[in-house]
Amino acid sequence: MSATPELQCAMPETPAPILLTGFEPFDGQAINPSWEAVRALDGETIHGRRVVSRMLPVEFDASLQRLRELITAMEPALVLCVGQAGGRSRLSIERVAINVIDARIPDNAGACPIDTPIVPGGPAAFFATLPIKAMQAAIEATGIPAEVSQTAGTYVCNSVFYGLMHALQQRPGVRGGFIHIPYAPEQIALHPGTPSLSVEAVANALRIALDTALSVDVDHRIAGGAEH
Ligand code: PCA
Repeated sequence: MSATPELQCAMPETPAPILLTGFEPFDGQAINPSWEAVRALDGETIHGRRVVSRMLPVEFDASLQRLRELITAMEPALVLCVGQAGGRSRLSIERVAINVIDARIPDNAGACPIDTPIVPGGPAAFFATLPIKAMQAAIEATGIPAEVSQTAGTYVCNSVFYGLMHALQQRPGVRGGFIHIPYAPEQIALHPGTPSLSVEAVANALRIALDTALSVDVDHRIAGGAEH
């Protein structure tokens, strides 16, 4: 007889976690507020699910590789990626990711692709599968400015967003999306007039965004469009 006691009963199942990503600094900045805000939530429980915060490189190839590895290893219930959009004044909940890279500046590995598909032969675009209007309303209700954005740009953030939604095609029921955030106040000290939002406010908004994404199945029907 073995001395090892046999397991009498199964362990209670742990709910699938939330994967929350931010980016490393880029474009000569000392910090990236997306990572500063995202990491504040690491290990918290939101709507019964544990938040796992991870940093992605600002590199076209490595960011997608890392994201795919994390999704495979963690099997999350929901994935929210967050990035800095310097110059924007509100939390921008992105509606759509497009299948193109057109880099104005090189990524952190020196790559600068122009008019290149993210997934050759892939669909032109994917929509976020999060309740973006409900998230905007819930965030704004706390006094933090938020908007629905119609473009995530053509740089690393859009590429990660597109790669995320492409990967989630294989995982029905797993929701995903992307939020761009303004500069943090310390980044614009020398540029008065440039909008900014504190890391603390962004972290609070992300808590609300995740809670809403996990609790609202059918998005609210409220206007969030733009004329241009
Ligand atoms: N913002 C960049 C890439 C990394 C980040 O935080 C973007 O908007 O593409």
